[in-house]
Amino acid sequence: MSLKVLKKSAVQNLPAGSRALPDHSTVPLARAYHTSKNALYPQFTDSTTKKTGARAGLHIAKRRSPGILFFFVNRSTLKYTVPKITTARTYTMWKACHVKAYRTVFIVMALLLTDGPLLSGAPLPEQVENTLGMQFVLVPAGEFLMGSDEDPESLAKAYPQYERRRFLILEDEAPVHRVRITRPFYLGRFEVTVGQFRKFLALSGYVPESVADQTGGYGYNRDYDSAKSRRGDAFEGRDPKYSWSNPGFAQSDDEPVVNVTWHDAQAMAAWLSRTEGATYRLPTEAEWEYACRAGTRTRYASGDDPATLLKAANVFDADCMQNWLKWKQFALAGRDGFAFTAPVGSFAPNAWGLHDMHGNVWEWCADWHSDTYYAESPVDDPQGPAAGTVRVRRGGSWHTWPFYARSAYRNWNKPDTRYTLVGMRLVREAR
Ligand SMILES: [Ca+2]
Ligand SMILES: [Ca+2]
Repeated sequence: MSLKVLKKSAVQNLPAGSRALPDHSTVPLARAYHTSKNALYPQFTDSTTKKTGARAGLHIAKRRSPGILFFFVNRSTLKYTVPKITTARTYTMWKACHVKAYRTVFIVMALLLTDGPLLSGAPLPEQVENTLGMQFVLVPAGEFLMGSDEDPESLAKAYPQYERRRFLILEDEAPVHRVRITRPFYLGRFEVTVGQFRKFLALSGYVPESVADQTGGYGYNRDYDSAKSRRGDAFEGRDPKYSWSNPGFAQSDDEPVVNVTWHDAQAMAAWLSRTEGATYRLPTEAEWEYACRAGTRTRYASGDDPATLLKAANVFDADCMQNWLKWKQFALAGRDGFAFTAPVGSFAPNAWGLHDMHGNVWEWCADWHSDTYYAESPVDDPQGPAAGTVRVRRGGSWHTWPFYARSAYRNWNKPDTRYTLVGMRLVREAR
């Protein structure tokens, strides 16, 4: 088998129907241009199959290559090298002034015709950063046990200060079931920050739901008395004075954005997908728990003991408790240093390098919530119920008691909910 590189030929030798190309060669090899389609692509003759054209070249390359094709492109020459067992050989495929245009066509062809060796053969980078400065960590495909079926007695021992009734209403965490995440994906190393959300708004012109519907969000107000509010909320709202940019407490640009709705998250993901040509979305609930656990089966990625959260998560601790003394008994013993949101990444990451999966802000997931979904969940890549009224949020927040920041704990809200405790973290699909 040999690979002949056929240089571009004199135009006058092209057969009828061929697309004329600028002539920069003196070597007449008209037969390489036997169809107008092939005339667009680098030309090869495969002596084994007697085929010509880009497909032939790639067939040869596939046979020769142990895995990966490397493409080297410059202004005047498009080459590829095949890392070969013997010596690396470089073939000049094309010398033309139109290389720039053909380069794109050729690479697309290469991906299509070789079953994507560039994609499947090359290892994915461990982390990527996008145009808004959001960092993403590669989460591997794999299996895990989702949910919790811990009995109330066991929970009562671990959380003695809680009323027993709280341990009897966790049926949506069961049954524990096997889930397979079949494809690797990138997940935000951190929650989406105020600064990133501000940039998104400026570049896209998107108006957040709390502003567009003029009903505002929720916020912390030292003088607010939840007992006097109609709904008994812990925070004041809805009120137009509160929004993503004002949750009633000061936030720096590197703190997680709150008061964003599920629809806001969809809009940000859609805009990123459009502008970057990658697919962004919210994680499914299964992806979220898989990534949160990072291989663990304990109550938290940091261990079974709530005390392990002190170094791993910003939750309702002794600092936060000062503003809600009526819930003093539920506070995490010790001080984590933050009474409100913390700059993302202030706490230790889990085993897969993800920060703040527990605490800081609740994170919207893609799925509808259903109490009974785990009993009927498919094993592979569960997407949640087909319909519903409320969307899942996960992980707990800076205001969440440790019990509700467990890996398995599920919570939910209507998709237009905006709240001082709810933010997001995005997925960028790997392939
Ligand atoms: Ca805290
Ligand atoms: Ca979080």
